[in-house]
Amino acid sequence: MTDIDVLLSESRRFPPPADFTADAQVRDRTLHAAAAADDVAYWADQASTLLWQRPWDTALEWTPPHARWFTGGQLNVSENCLDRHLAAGRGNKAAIVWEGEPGDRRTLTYWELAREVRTFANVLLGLGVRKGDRVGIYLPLIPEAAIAMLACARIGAIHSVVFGGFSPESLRDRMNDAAASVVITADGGYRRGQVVPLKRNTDKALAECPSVRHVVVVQRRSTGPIGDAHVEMVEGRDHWYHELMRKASDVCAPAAMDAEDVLFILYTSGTTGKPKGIVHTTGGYLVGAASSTRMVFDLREDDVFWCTADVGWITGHTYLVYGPLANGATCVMYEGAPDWPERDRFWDLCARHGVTILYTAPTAIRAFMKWGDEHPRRHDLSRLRLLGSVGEPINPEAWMWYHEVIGGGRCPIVDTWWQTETGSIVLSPLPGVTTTKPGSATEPLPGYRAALLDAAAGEIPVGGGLLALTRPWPSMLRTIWGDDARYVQTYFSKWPDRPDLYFPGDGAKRDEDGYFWVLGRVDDVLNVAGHRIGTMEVESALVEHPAVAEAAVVGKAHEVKGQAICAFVTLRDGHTPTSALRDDLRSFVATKIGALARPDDLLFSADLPKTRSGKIMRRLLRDIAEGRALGDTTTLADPSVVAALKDQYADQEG
Ligand code: 7RM
Repeated sequence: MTDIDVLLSESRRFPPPADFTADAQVRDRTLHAAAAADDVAYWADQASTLLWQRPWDTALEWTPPHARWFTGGQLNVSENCLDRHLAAGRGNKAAIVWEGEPGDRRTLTYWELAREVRTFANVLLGLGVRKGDRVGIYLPLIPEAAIAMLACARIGAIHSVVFGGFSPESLRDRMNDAAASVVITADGGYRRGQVVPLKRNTDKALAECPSVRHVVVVQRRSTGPIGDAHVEMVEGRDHWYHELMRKASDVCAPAAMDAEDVLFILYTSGTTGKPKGIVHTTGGYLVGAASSTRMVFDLREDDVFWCTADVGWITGHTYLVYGPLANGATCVMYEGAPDWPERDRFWDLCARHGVTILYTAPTAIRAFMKWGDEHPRRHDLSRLRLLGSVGEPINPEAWMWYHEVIGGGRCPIVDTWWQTETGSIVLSPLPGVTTTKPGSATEPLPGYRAALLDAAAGEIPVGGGLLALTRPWPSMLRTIWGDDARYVQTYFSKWPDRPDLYFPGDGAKRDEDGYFWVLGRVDDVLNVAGHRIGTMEVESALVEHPAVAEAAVVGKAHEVKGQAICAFVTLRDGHTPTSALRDDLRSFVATKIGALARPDDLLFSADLPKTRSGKIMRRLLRDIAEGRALGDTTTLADPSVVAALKDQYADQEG
């Protein structure tokens, strides 16, 4: 990893538009400089923009690898996200503008959201939930998901949100790991016109969850009976949300929480082993979420902010719920799929709700490119002023398409690198300040310090290496739930002499301007004839070809070269897979990068195996390319994709 070859050269530059900078939250590098001089003082300044019930004594206690932020301070996250805005006259401002997949709509003002949260907090108290207890949330993307999260925060319960697309087994394992006492679910949710039977899944999971005493069930049937999601209610255990809400008081004071009290656990799968319960705390997390949302998305009072992530992921926690609400923003929330009922659903939503800031993922952007420009072109996207990307490296071609077709060439793009573990964005341009380069997450935000290191923790100023975060930050994970040794081992043991260095597991390169280009997980890097090649670089070259929608590249053991390159390619609509096209694509990569990057194998595929949050699972593609039995496929969005690919690959080889 110390010598990733820098193969692709990207020379396009996009300085922030002058009129954008003129009105931006951050207009120059003063904050970067202040934070570089004294990061702890900078974070204390950021923290003081929140409402504290008791001021902190010490901003940072750092005993590597354990950090405590704002100790002695007390605050409540729901009070910061709700009550504060009522006091500031935002009571009638829309907090959540929600649309269900079938087309049903609800808008909750700050006043209404606050009332629902207080009432549901009382419901939880009535079910015996106390400070520090764990509450599972297994819901579709409906307002009740945010209500439930904030209600937990109000009384100091720890929420563990499980993505509604996960199986009963995943729910079971997560509830058991955290010993949750209550689960909040729904009769069902909608996805591509189908009903997801969440309550039935919950019943299956709970057959093996002894700690769970109560289940609260939201009735998701605003457009008529929810398909075949008929639910059985277990007497004494299960309760309808609307019935409990009807009986509960809407008066509930926000609990005084210590800054270091746990706010939530969110499970994330590693490459091996059982999912890790990432632990985030109250004060530091909110400081990171609130400040990054304000700066990176340049939030203004009249913005309509749409983060397309589900609350089941960290992006949904930080940029759909806590960050925007802490800033008093209006958020759009959409339950369903981007191609339902048509492939223009996102653009229809943007136009109708007047979305000004859109935050989505490269996997979605590549799908939109594949579907063709006519879908966004049919809608008025002129209200958009800022675009964001998160989740994977964004290929320069996808970046350009996003910029031109969605952003009309006028909207800055913030490519934001971060993780479940970091809690909030770490590397990102500031849209009024940073000149962007397609494919680069640019530089650390003020208050963060990142470096590119070699195996001996030596800094690499220009070239390829391991990404490291060299200072603690408020929203960093504090531990792995129930397994602190794994926390130390996974994140702080890469450089044994430096227990203060956080290793995120990603490789990156750094250019002459000091910009970071995250290449992806280090286990995704190829070694072809002694050359370290980022899978991302070959993929980006392939995606530049007009016929290609998406590409995933993996290495396969090769006697001579060490590794041979295997590419899996999906085509844009209107292109057919032929052997001529295959040859053309292989030479195309050779011209773009160099002969050594020419894929040895190239397979056309209707789809690529992805996790449910849309990240390509290269590990499984490696299994296919090397003819191994498939590893664990339980985290895949659609396991049939990989089975079909395996057959196809075997046919081609044979
Ligand atoms: C927010 C989120 C984290 C991993 C991370 C990277 C990859 C995320 C970018 C990115 C390149 C980006 N949390 N990643 N954002 N790679 N550029 N802008 O995705 O915990 O689910 O994943 O995702 O590998 O380590 S996550």
